[in-house]
Amino acid sequence: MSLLKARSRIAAARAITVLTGAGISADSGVPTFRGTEGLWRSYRAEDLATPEAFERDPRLVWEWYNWRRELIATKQPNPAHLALAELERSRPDTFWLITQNVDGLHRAAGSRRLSEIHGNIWKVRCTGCAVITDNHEVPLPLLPMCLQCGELLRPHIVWFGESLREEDLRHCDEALRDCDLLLVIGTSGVVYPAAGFASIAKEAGALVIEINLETTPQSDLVDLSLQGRAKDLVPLLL
Ligand code: BJW
Ligand code: ZN
Repeated sequence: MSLLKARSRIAAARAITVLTGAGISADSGVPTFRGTEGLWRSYRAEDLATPEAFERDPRLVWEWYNWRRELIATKQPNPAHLALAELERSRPDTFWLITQNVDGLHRAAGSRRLSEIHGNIWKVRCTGCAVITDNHEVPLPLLPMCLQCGELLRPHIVWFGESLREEDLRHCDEALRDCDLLLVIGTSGVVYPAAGFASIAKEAGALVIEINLETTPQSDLVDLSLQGRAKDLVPLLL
């Protein structure tokens, strides 16, 4: 399928769902996880992004999140984030965005109909009373404690081995089964359950288009795999 054909299929689609990963924010200067310059090159995921790591050494985990908050605070949405927000505005009732990113850049770009399935780095959650609050302090004084109950706060992020929120999963499942077009942008497609989303939409009959710098484990199953930068290809497609 050509880019031109893809554009006309997008324009004609009844319902569009989009799945994004770290690659879309790479063009804003936010580091990805995997690949030569990814975070997991310098940091071990199991030391930082698991509930066990936080239990063992909450200060180390919070220091890593403070560093990332500081970095992300200086970043802006790029043309790919903005094009998706624009697409939502043009068809609010038939659009859903699923992002694995925790950086908040889709919201900053104006997206509102979205599920942040791995959480948000600008929210904290109490390990005692589970209350979730917005928090934009940079750096956050360590260790942060809950004002309601005095227990330790943690990042409101889904770590390895933790379940995604039931409500998000339900919403994603609906959006994947109901869409006739799925765009998969800038994700390596190895982290579940999101890695299974393209095949759910495909099996339900949707046209699936992938945009990535490289091929992924999903490239063979999608209808069109476009290689290039999200910030160039997404505005071009939409
Ligand atoms: C560009 C670009 C440009 C670059 N333009 N493209 C089934 C099988 C095997 C294992 C499991 C399974 N089901 C569940 C699991 C366990 C685990 C898992 O999937 N492990 C695999 C790694 C094997 N999953 C979980 O634990 C999940 N929980 C769960 O399933 O609960 C049920 C359960 C409970 C108990 C036991 C088992 C199951 C939770 C996963 C949470 C993931 N959280 C993280 C880290 C949070 C830390 C933080 O951010 O602070 O979320 S992991 C990390 O990876 C982060 C991301 O959201 C996620 C996905 O990464 P993403 O976005 O794809 O980024 P990259 O870096 O991998 O890829 C970037 C891509 O962009 C690349 O392809 C580039 O080419 C491309 N790119 N520049 C376009 N300019
Ligand atoms: Zn509390």
